[in-house]
Amino acid sequence: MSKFKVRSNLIMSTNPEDEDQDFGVALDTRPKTKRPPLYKVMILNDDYTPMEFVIMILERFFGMTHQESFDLMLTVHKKGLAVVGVFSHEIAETKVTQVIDMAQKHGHPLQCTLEKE
Ligand code: TYC
Repeated sequence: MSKFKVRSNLIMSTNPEDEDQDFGVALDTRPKTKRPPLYKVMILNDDYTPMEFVIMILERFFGMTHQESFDLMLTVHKKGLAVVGVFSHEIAETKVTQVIDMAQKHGHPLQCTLEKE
């Protein structure tokens, strides 16, 4: 590559006589990377899980303030479900497992699922 330099997305000759002559070899410099798909984590309402427990879950595993957790819990209570956050597949799966494990440990039927965005 000693006679050539890459400028923008073309290989250009460095010889001044070649100026304006299009010897350039087109190079596609766009990176062929795809963003990983994202997943919504949702919690579902039920008739038995205590409201305070849901609030604690949202604070602990989703980094919400007490007020944010309270508001979202109430949305789920009224509407049936809500998106708690959007994550990579691995993180989303971990969140779902953490929520369900904690609910089971305390004998609550709280359900949490993930869905591709
Ligand atoms: N509906 C529950 C109750 O009245 C509270 C609740 C809210 C449960 C949100 C689950 O995801 C939930 N105790």
